[in-house]
Amino acid sequence: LVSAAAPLPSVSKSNIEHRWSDITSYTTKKKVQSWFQLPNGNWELARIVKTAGSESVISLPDGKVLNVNSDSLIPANPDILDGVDDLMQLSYLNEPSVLFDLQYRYSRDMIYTKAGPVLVAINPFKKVSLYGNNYIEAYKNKSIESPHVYAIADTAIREMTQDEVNQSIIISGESGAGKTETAKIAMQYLAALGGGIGIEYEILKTNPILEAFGNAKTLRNDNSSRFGKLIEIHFSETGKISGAKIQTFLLEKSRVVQCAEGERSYHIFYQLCAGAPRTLREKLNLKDVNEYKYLNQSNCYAITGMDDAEQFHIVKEALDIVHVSEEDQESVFAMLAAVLWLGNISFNMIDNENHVEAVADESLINVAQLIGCETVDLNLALSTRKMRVGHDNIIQKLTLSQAIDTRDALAKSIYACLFEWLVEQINKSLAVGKRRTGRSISILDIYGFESFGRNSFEQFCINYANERLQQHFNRHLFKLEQEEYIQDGIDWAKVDFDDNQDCLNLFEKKPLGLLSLLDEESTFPNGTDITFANKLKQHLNSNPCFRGEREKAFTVSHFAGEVTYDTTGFLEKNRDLLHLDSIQLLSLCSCHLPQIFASNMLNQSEKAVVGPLHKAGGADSQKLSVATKFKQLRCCGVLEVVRISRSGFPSRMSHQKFARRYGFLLLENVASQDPLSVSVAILHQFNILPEMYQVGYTKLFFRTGQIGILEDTRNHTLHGILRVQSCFRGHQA
Ligand code: AOV
Ligand code: MG
Repeated sequence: LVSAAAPLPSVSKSNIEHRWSDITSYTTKKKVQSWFQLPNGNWELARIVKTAGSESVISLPDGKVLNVNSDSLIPANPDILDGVDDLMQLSYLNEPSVLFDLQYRYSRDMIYTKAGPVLVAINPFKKVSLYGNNYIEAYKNKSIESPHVYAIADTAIREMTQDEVNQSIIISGESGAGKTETAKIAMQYLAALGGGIGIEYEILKTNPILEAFGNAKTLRNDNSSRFGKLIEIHFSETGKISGAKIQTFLLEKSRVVQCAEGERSYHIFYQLCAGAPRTLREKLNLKDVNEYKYLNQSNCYAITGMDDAEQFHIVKEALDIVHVSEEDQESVFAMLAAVLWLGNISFNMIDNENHVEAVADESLINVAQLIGCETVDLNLALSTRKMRVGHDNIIQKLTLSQAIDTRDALAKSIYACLFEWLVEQINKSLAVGKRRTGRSISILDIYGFESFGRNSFEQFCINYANERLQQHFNRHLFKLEQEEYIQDGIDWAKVDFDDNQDCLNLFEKKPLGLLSLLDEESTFPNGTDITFANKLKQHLNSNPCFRGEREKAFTVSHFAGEVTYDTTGFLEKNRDLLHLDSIQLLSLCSCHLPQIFASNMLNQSEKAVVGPLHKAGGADSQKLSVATKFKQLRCCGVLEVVRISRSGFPSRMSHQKFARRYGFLLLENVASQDPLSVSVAILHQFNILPEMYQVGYTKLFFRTGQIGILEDTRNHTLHGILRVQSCFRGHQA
């Protein structure tokens, strides 16, 4: 499990540092004992001057002295634990301590930290020298042990081989946190096993292709994945990579025809326009990006630091490597150009009932030519609909808005089919031989939590997917915890655990959950976004994770924060209908890709009438106040991990170590000197409440903070002894 965290996605480094320094203004812990949270959300390390009853007097690093309620003070860890590489080693597991540790490490370019079985990766937003062959070698021969994605990948290989069990590396985190980069780093390690030539090289080259066609600039991330990806890497019995299989989920189609101000459509469009050589440009009648409506509507063409023309060549080279023929590549580019030209098709009113036909300009002509059909047929498909009434076929003329929807639906379908087709070609090239005897390691990289000023169907799906993934994360972690408790014979029923099930129920309950209600409303002929929003308010208002908002909006409390969704377009996007006329048009085209697309669509439409939601599946706060930065952390699960641990018995020590470390504190002799008896005597002497610990076969398990209390006593006593000794020496002198 890898959890990626972004201090602040898509802002410059200097800003990030600034943000981090906001969170824990004081990174030096002098004589500080406790964390104190200021009204602005910042945590400060405070020195406790005096405690009387429930009140404490604290002094802050700026010299201010405050009278505070003692309950508001959160214990800080001893200095010796500063920057530990596993959060589980902290005596006190609390938000400021976790954050302090991560920040301590981050400021030293140690972006990886363990949280028990999870690796936390914090996006450095700069080149850090932690990667490459030397590091790979070092992790392979175990000469480095600090937490790293390489170490995770190495463990996966080892456990796969030793235990003969397939492994998965699951990467979660909000948008821009660094999931896709982390996935690539893991792949790099696995691929290096085979020397990085042959099939390993091909596997790595799938990344530029899938990113070109499936990633886009959003307001959160210049290279945001707009699809989910599971790559299964297969190994032969001798431990060599034998092939791979990629599965993709729910590409965000709507981006092809519409995207928000400041965002871009899929990278490949800009790459093609910038990088296509002259002959190809002429063949496809390519123009500059700003001439295409689908691309110029968002007023954003370039990405700082990204050279679209250069990237085009990288993608072409990668297509060569995964064996997509030159001819097929040209067809792919023709489909992309067709999509762009479709967006430029406009319509003329032909009667006073708002009926339209397409304007016979270069856009219409180019699309027809690029997909291989007659302009008349294309025009008919875009401006009419064939209907069967009784035994008769009638032709219905479309209104302007219907024609535009039809045109956009066609563009979206061509693009989505193209994406699927490419994945299929890649899979053919990476195919694992028939004798699939070995084992596999899978890497899951999905789109992260999103919350914008305006959130629509796309965010709804993406955030639901993340909610599901988070549940998997929680349950898996909890299971790992339980296994350790069971192994040591302790009573795990005392470990309470709650997760995001309530929110998932809000989505999934039948018949009265968000998804069912959406699907139901999508099938009603008279259903609209407003009737949908009203139905939600009517049925779900009592659900604590749901709140109806004004007009067409509603709010969901995701585990990572609240997100308000605007239902405009929900039904249309969920229906995701492409009319038979358009499919027929494609099937009659002379180019081979449209034909393939048509037959795939026909197959699919037999299976499903209603939209894609059931494949899909959270969110963070747009307001980046300091307090909500924790939610940033929360939404990538770091604090969940901590919380789960806290709900159990996170600190553990063997009987021997415990007896050795605290045995000298015993005031009375223990009859039997075995470690277990000594340990139990210590527990009794310090009145540690029975619910705060469990005695296992080999270890003692403690609730959070218990070891800290014992440590404090031990330190006090030791200091006392030292003082006495030095006094004694002083007297002697
Ligand atoms: P995501 O996959 O989590 O977002 P990315 O992996 O695309 O996020 O990371 C966003 C950007 O952060 C990258 O383009 C890099 O510039 C930078 N980055 C991430 N990890 C590293 C690293 N280890 N070293 C250097 N730079 C890094 V999304 O796909 O939006 O949910 O849908
Ligand atoms: Mg990504």
